[in-house]
Amino acid sequence: MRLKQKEGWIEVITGPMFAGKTEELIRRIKRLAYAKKNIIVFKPDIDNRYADDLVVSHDKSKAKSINIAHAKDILNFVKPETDVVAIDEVQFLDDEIVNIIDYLASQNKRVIVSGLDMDFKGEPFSVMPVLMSKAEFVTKLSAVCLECGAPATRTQRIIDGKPAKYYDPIVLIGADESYEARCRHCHKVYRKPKIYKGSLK
Ligand code: TTP
Ligand code: MG
Repeated sequence: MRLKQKEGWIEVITGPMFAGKTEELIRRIKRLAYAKKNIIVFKPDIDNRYADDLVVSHDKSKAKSINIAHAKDILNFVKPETDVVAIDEVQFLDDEIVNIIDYLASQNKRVIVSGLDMDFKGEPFSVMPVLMSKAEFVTKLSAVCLECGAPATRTQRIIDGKPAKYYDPIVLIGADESYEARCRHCHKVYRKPKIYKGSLK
């Protein structure tokens, strides 16, 4: 019997800011480019921190990308011969991205996305929990807590030198002028509603 493996699945790269998600996405893209795969890279046009048509990581590695305003724009660019669809900062796309990614994977595309699992409040970020459930492969990266040096799983937003407030808007594009990587214990949010009070006996 001849094994005929079908390509077509979802890979999610996630974690807080400063974890190297974009770097990991670019690493996977480059590796597939060496294998002569036909690759197309997207990013939401909300994030204009770096060049317009490039995905750029902190270590300055780059991949050419297409800016999109809506998830469905992806379908205007993906062709039958496309092997790999990569998306950076996927948490900023609208909810339709879930169906589109599912559809692409069913059409034998390898879909690799990276995005923040949690917002500055430590709450799940838009479609990320759904994508993480549907993905065949999830890589959760950590950063380094700027307060204590432990593995950082959260992103601290700092406004005027203080932790941001729970009801502040979720979207605020930025880098180390407004954000820090923190562990669970050093992560702070002003006025976060308490679910449990007291201490363990
Ligand atoms: P990321 O690419 O996740 O940040 P990064 O480049 O530091 O991480 P990595 O090295 O892992 O790729 O970009 C996050 C963007 O999201 C950034 O512009 C800030 C923004 N953001 C919000 O809008 N709201 C939030 O609650 C948080 C935590 C970030
Ligand atoms: Mg990034």
